Amino acid sequence: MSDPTSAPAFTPRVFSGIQPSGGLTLGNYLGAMVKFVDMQDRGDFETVYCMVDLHAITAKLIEPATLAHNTRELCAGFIAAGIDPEKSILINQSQVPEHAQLGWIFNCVARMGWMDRMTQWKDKAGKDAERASLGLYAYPALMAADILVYHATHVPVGEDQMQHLELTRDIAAKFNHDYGVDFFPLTETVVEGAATRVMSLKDGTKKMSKSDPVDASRINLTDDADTIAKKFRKAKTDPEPLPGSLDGLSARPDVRNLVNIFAALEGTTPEAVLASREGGMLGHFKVELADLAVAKLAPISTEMARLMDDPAEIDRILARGAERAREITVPILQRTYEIVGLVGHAP
Ligand code: AQP
Repeated sequence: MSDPTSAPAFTPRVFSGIQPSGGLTLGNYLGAMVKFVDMQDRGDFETVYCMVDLHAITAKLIEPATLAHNTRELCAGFIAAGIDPEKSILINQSQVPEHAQLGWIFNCVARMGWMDRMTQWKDKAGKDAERASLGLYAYPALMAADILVYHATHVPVGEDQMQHLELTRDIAAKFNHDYGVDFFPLTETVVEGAATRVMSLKDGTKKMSKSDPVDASRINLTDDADTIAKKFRKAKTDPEPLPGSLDGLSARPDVRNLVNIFAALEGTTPEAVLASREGGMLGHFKVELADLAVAKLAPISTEMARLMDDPAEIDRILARGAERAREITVPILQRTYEIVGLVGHAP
């Protein structure tokens, strides 16, 4: 990662979000949240973390009470994982209207050809794209607005979001070029660690996802110890023992996934995990992995449950976060409108 002070025109600022489209998974935790906490605690950045509720309604209709529950539970998950609402700005996207307002401007900057190339659009719309929502298609332009309405310089994400971050830079560059300004930063993607892409426990070639219809394919942060142990025990693997190095896993994606998860939970590397376990049987490794996962995740799920006992306090945290966020987003949106030539928005 580059030195955050190397872009003096912009305050070093981190933005990232998670959709409240279901419960939090181990993929969200290892691919995103662990880094969110790390970047908050380093003190090099202002940090803004978001429940992207407007994105959550793009794929399918979510029952309104479920969406509200998911949003509060996600907020509880952020805090339980170590996000401090005093140190970081913690918001739900819809309470900061400048996200959607800048999203409209970016709908007019982004090109159809760019959107057509987005693999997440192709995956989620599938073969029946005509029945997919316009919101799902425009999702990456709103995501660019989520980031750029803060002039965020760094975005920690899992690997699956890299293409959307490239698009964010394309939108910023085209806006700056079209209007002859140097207004939006070219945001840096931060993809780091042993578990930048946590895979399904049932198919090591497919991403672990909160909306996968098969619950056994993922670890939910709200799963109890028995469920976690059972899911790892039943994770798809093969009868071969563990090799001593990563070369031996190149054709074994399911096992590679478990090794990556172990390394990320332990804070080591996949190489180190294998080095001390060469020849070990997978049955034993799965028990070790389940014990480690329970030790790491149980305090988070207990704290989430405690926070969810007081939803009014969660709502207060989000309202306060939105107030703080708008101190940043209102002037950036006003200036954008001014640059574009929309009348009546001078600061
Ligand atoms: N399996 C994963 N491995 C590593 N990182 C992951 N992330 C998600 N799944 C994994 C990272 O978590 C952040 C928030 O993602 P999101 O929930 O907003 O969207 P998503 O990537 O589409 O996640 P899901 O679970 O697959 O959601 P649904 O099923 O609703 O589409 C991002 O930084 C993402 O990289």
